[in-house]
Amino acid sequence: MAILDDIYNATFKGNYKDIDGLVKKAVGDGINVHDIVNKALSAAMLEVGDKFGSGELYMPDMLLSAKAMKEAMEVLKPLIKGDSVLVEKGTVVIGTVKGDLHDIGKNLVITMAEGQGFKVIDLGIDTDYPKFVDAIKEHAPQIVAFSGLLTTTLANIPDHIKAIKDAGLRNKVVLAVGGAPVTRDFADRYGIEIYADDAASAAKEFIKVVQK
Ligand code: B12
Repeated sequence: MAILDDIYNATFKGNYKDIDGLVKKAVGDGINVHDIVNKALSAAMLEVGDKFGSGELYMPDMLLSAKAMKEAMEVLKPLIKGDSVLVEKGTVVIGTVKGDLHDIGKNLVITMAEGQGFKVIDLGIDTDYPKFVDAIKEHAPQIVAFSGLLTTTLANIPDHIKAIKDAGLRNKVVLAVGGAPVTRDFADRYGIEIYADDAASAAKEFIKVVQK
């Protein structure tokens, strides 16, 4: 679809000034919001990452594409919130792991979880271990979710879990993890119950927890 291609290209090229108009046009044309996110925005970010990895794009390019994606999500967020049926309320505490500043994926997970009726406590980026522990004590969530995009800082996951265990809170929460380099195997290695490779699937997994 031409408009999805235009959104893909604007995101890939970091044309953040064009993105608002393009996304509004796509919505006006009746294009499915999830197609805009998955087929255009997320797909473009994947290509940006690949090209960054192979040295064809640089840090400023990634930043511009990230800005374009954020602008697009400002338009889409209210629509995503409105389009799902509220199943049952639960609470999710989520943060990007210590040392990691990526938050686009985490914010998408938040949007989708809120869309499913969850209260989400967002601890932000570069989240130190005690912040998760304090948030569990304060908010009594059913689910604690880690987002991680860097292989190096995902190595902090065992310490995150240890802090929760040491506080005697591990059996009170279901853990979730995700982010581009994360796999089901990675989650299994650390006894993390939920893994999902996109935000919509993450929200579906959260629903299963509160329905049990
Ligand atoms: C945008 C971006 C940036 C932006 C971040 C802006 C921001 N506000 O987030 C900036 C420019 C700041 C940045 C910086 C860096 N980045 Co960067 N970045 C990216 C890029 C291009 C896209 C990430 C993204 O937003 N994707 C789109 C979202 C929607 O996808 P996602 O995050 O994967 O999330 C989805 C799923 O994974 C899942 N999900 C996410 N979180 C969770 C949580 C749970 C619980 C669940 C269930 C699911 C889930 O749902 C999401 C939605 O579908 C990736 C490339 C890539 N392929 O990922 C590189 C990438 C992640 N970055 C990389 C690197 C190396 C860096 C830097 C170290 C670069 C440098 N030399 O300084 C710094 C690190 C800074 C730091 N300390 O964190 C590498 C990481 C390599 C690795 N495996 O370790 C990548 C893969 C690029 C590459 N190919 O080399 N980056």
